[in-house]
Amino acid sequence: MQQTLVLVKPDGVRKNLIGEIIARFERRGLRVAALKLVKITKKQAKFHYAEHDGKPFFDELVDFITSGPVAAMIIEGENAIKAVRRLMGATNPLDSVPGSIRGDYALSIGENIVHGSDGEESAAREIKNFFTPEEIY
Ligand code: DAT
Ligand code: MG
Repeated sequence: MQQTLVLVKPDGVRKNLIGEIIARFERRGLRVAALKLVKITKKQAKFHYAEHDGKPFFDELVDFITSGPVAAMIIEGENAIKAVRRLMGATNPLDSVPGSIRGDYALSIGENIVHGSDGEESAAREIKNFFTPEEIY
């Protein structure tokens, strides 16, 4: 069993896509283990995206992810990290296949609807940044 952190980013929340996105995970057989709507602080955003600190798009990324509430969730299941990444589609929506979340709902890399952890180490760090153990079921 693996757990991964998923965010429906502010653009996905603004487009009323929370339910649609959760439905895709649930239909696949993955389980929601924690769920809440939160407005991320700048500090939390910088920690979440620490691997991108120093890149030219870092400030824009932090501004965007803090621009409105996100739907934060832990998705759990067999190989959940990779399964979620495949359901999300490629980082640049222009390369995301139709049928994937980004391939169906996004056009720009800066506003690509959804986040999913990219490995076990990042999943553990990202989950701790959003949820206390008591919030996980
Ligand atoms: P992913 O979200 O698929 O894990 P990532 O971790 O490489 O992709 O980057 C995090 C986010 O940063 C990504 O969802 C959108 C933004 N981003 C990545 N590369 C970018 C670029 N070249 N220009 C603008 N934004 C970018
Ligand atoms: Mg990433």
